[in-house]
Amino acid sequence: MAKVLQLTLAVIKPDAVAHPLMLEALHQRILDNSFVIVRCKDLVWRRQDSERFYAEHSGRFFYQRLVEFMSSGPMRAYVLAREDAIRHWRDLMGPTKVFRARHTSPASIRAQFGLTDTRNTTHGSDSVESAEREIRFFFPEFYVEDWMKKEEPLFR
Ligand code: RTP
Ligand code: MG
Repeated sequence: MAKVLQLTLAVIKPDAVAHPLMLEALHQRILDNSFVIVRCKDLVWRRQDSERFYAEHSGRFFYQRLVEFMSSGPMRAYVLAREDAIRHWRDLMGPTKVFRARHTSPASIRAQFGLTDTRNTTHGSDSVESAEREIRFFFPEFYVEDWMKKEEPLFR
């Protein structure tokens, strides 16, 4: 089957950025897994950015602590490219819940570095549609279509 180049949005959350060794280890994990770093930036969210990004979870019991945490300090966002990028990054992260991650995927990022189900070190887009939305959210100046037109033929 032909390879399909895909982009995903990956975020190193405030708990992991706060720990310099963890940040370095996660950055290295990205490089070790054949991702190309297309864009990367450090940023801090206002509370309303956090609320907007996680609007789909408003009403869930963990919403308040999630938006609070995600606007509590610096994070690092990446646009990552590789074949099947969305699935590969989510596989590397492991399950959302740290306890389950430790149980079922002990080598995953969340199993190794996650503290709680909220402070779980990383985020990754879960579909092509959410990757598009989330890349636009974090990198409004980045034009996916232009980038694909230029880079995709080199990848084949
Ligand atoms: P993400 O969107 O961050 O990649 O994580 P996910 O798809 O694996 O999980 P999702 O269900 O979309 O939840 C989004 C984020 O909400 C926080 N969360 N906290 N029980 C809890 O305290 C709880 N459950 C979910 C996590 O930070 C999760 O990443
Ligand atoms: Mg999600």
